[in-house]
Amino acid sequence: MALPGGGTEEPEPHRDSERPLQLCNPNIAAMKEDILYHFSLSTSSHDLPAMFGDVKFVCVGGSPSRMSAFIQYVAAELGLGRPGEEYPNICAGTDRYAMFKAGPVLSVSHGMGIPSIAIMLHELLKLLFHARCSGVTAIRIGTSGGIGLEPGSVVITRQAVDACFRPEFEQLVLGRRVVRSTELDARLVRELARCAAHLDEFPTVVGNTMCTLDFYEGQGRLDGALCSYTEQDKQEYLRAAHAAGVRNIEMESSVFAAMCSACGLPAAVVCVTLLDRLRGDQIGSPHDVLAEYQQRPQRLVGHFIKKSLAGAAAPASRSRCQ
Ligand code: R2B
Ligand code: URA
Repeated sequence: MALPGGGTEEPEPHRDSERPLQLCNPNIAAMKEDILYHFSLSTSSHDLPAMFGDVKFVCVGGSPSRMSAFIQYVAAELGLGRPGEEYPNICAGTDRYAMFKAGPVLSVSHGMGIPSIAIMLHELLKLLFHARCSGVTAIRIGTSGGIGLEPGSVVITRQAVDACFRPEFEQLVLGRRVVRSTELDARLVRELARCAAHLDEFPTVVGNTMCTLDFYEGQGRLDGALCSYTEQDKQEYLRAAHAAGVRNIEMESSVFAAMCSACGLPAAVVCVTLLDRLRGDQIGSPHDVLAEYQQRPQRLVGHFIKKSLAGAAAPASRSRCQ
């Protein structure tokens, strides 16, 4: 769906700004100490409420350098800190993930693929719980392959779907298949879409995002080390995905949606497309072009956060981007 350029806006229902985060694990509250091993943080050696209690926006993305650049950008947008201030990596004791904080915004890297982001999310959700955070919004900002879109287009995910186009995330737990819903926050989708229309800096669409277990065969590429299908098979698959509403493909959205939704955290996914998969598989645009593309989700989400915080200070406002 292309974004509306204008028109009448529906007033948004009032957001419950103090919605508490709930873990789906009764064991955690009973633990004397919780070691967040992959963050190099723990409840006994760190004062998590003091460090993180004011967090309202958690933005996650694959690479540490992108998430460091994001915190610098958002801090400048929000007028936080001194000009050019450096934001240190809070997880300096490990090189698994990187975490940066500026005011109410936390920016965390998650690596590539479902297992990597899932481990990070378990510890991030526990961190927010231990820090007694409330009213938190989570947004994944990332890259993807587009289907039928101009490279550089940004996709705001309506539904995260699996490789069979189902809005589900399946995992083996104690050897049994557990299927969780990949529901995302419809209100956040509308608010981000409004912000994109308001910014009007790059093409943006709302569509489904297919989350795969692999970059090559899992996404129907013909240029991996293994390939047992033809260009025609690939085209048929991608066109079937498009007919099911899929506009981009990446590798983390389904578990991100499932875990945030299970813990009551409103979540959104905003990814830029680096290429049109109907036209090829290799990502061959020049480095500077790709670097600018990667800033697009950051600019949209930075704008959204700024408007949200301004809206929170002025409760009469109808929506965040008008
Ligand atoms: C997008 O880009 C990465 C693969 O290149 C992966 O983490 C993803 O979801
Ligand atoms: N990330 C992906 O997962 N796929 C692409 O095609 C590009 C980026």
